[in-house]
Amino acid sequence: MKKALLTGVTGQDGSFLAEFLLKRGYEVYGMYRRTSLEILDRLLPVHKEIHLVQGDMTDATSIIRNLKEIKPDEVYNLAAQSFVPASWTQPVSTGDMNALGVARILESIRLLDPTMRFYQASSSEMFGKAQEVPQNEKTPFYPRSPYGVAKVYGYWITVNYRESYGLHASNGILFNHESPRRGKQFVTRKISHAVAKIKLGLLDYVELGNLNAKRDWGYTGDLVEAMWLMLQQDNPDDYVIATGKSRSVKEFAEEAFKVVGMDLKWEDEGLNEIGKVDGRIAIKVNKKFYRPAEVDFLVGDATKARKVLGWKPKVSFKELVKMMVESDLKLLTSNPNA
Ligand code: NAP
Ligand code: G4F
Repeated sequence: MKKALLTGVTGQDGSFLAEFLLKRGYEVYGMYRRTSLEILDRLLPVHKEIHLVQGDMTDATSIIRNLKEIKPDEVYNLAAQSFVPASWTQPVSTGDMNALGVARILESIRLLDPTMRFYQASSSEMFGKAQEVPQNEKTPFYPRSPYGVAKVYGYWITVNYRESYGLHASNGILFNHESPRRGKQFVTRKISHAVAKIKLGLLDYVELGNLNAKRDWGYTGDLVEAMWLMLQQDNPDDYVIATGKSRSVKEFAEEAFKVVGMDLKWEDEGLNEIGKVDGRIAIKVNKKFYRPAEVDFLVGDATKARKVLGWKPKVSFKELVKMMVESDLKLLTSNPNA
């Protein structure tokens, strides 16, 4: 039976990947950091089937101990401070976790057992102020946040350990991926949750930032398969994983209101726009959600992943939005405070 160690197992991607690997017969070990609360919500369906071990990306000893004791065949590094705005308020700790954390794992693998295969959760945020459209594996990076800068280090240290020491280390350059388990701070879930609340009469309106930012939004359940496929190849490599279609925050909101049978209309209010449903304000812009430097437009070209890994996305944008809004409706109907 193959053993996999996942960092960031309590996160959105960690929970999906854990389920995916269990279905393929893996013995799954999930590393989580100690918090004052037990936050294993996302793992509820499978937490009894996986081995939970404590560790922190900033603590090399915990990484070494886990690798030494578990002896995994595959290591998936999903742990990160993943919320881009928080990287401006905590630039140094973001670098410690998202950049140096990757070096800590790679160096531990090299010293303990260089045959362990390694996956690094790289990000389309590295393309930032995108230098070409669409973005592929050869597109130069131009990160626009401390988060993006740290991810560029994580990417290159992974490439460097592959080239320096022959490690089976691969980068998945994943574009935004969403699901009902997405954190509520991220814009898609913030919208699906707000739309469900507005429909149920629990909220009047939601405040958002830049409505014109465009992202290549895929379904997390589809994207975790690509992570696994990368580690099944004879040769390690780097892959863009994306749907190839980009939508604005506005379009996401329009689609989300459609799911609950509401028609969202935009009106100009001086510099700001407002979104109205049946003549009532449902979306306001608040500049506090704007970023010091924005990533305006991302769209990925996953041709290499399609050709080499045989990977392609299955869930469409419409299906994704529907899944998220319906899940939040169900959640809030059973618990209006959720
Ligand atoms: P997420 O839901 O925020 O999960 C992040 C995970 O990292 C959580 O389990 C978190 O633990 C853990 N973590 C944070 N700091 C840690 C530390 N110091 N030590 C150990 N664990 C720590 O993010 P996600 O959406 O699943 O993303 C997974 C990975 O993919 C991240 O590296 C992210 O940067 C990257 N990525 C995500 C996307 C996307 O669209 N989702 C796209 C490209 C790349 P707590 O629960 O304790 O906070
Ligand atoms: O949902 P977001 O916060 O995701 P963002 O910044 O694209 O980052 C996510 O995807 C990356 C992959 O490209 C990951 F690496 C990263 O870990 C994370 O998972 O924001 C998306 C867009 C931004 O342009 C933002 O300015 O939505 C815009 N936006 C508009 N109003 C908002 C809001 N974002 C948030 N979070 N909240 C708003 O109210």
